[in-house]
Amino acid sequence: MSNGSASRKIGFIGLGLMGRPMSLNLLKAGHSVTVWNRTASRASDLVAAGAKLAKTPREAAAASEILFTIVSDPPALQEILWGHEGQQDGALGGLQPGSIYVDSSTISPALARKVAAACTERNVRFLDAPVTGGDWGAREGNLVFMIGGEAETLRAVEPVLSVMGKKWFYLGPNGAGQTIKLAMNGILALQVGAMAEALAIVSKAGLSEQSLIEVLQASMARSGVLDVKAPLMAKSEYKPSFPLRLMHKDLGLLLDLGNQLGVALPTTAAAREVYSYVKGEAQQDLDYSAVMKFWKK
Ligand code: NA7
Repeated sequence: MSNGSASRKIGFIGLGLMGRPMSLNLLKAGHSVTVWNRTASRASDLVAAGAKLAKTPREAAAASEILFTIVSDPPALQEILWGHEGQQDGALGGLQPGSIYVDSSTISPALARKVAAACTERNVRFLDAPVTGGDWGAREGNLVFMIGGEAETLRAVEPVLSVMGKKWFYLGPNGAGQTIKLAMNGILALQVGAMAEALAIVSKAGLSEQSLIEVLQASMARSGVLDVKAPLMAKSEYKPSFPLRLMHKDLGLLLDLGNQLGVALPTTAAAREVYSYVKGEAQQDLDYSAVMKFWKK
């Protein structure tokens, strides 16, 4: 084992932009990994690298001491966990008593708590563990995990998390990881949306976008996300690292949470309108920095 920890039997469901490199890092670290993805062809490189391919989410769960999932949104997670009517293919039904289940999708805190309750009924320990770091962080094993659940469960999976990420925060009971993740993504969406507005006005005034970026990078408004995204936005390069459709989903989840908690989120609501417009117009999958297209049509 590259990190000195024992090889574990790990199930991994969801081989998208994030899940593929995450599960590859688990394999490279010497773990025994069983994968499942709705589109099975996306598992080929992992199978070539030594992963076993499960026929159903249930089979992947049944093969694991620790199950990870990372799928698009709440409906996708519900489908893989509870399965299809009459097919007994859902992952929950396969989880072994005593095992641990970690979900890294970004979903609602309420769904995370519902999953936690379903796991408790089966004597399974559950963590909500959404991540930040984009596909680059997933490839480099540099993700940051935001954890809700029992601190003891986190300690049990730390050696495995350390293969996919460099940092994790224990934030409170189930749902806490998702709550912090949604609040954090709201900030990212607003920062990038504000940058797009600023670039639009500078460009319309006939000034150089590059000058704005340089001043920004020397100012208090500087931020990691703007360092990465602003130059790409100025060049209209929107290859998905974190897709706009998923940021749009997260803004919706954040607004729902605001409603549930009775917290007005007017700035988030306005930003979501802009993201909605660009999502509606998009012909292909774009990074969320493509919010710039609202102005650069
Ligand atoms: P991607 O690249 O869009 O991947 C999404 C994954 O979710 C992919 O494996 C999909 O399978 C899977 N998916 C989507 N809908 C379903 C349903 N209905 N049933 C089963 N599987 C499904 O997203 P990312 O990897 O960038 O992000 C994943 C999560 O992390 C997301 O919550 C982000 O907000 C953060 P497919 O390959 O399309 O068959």
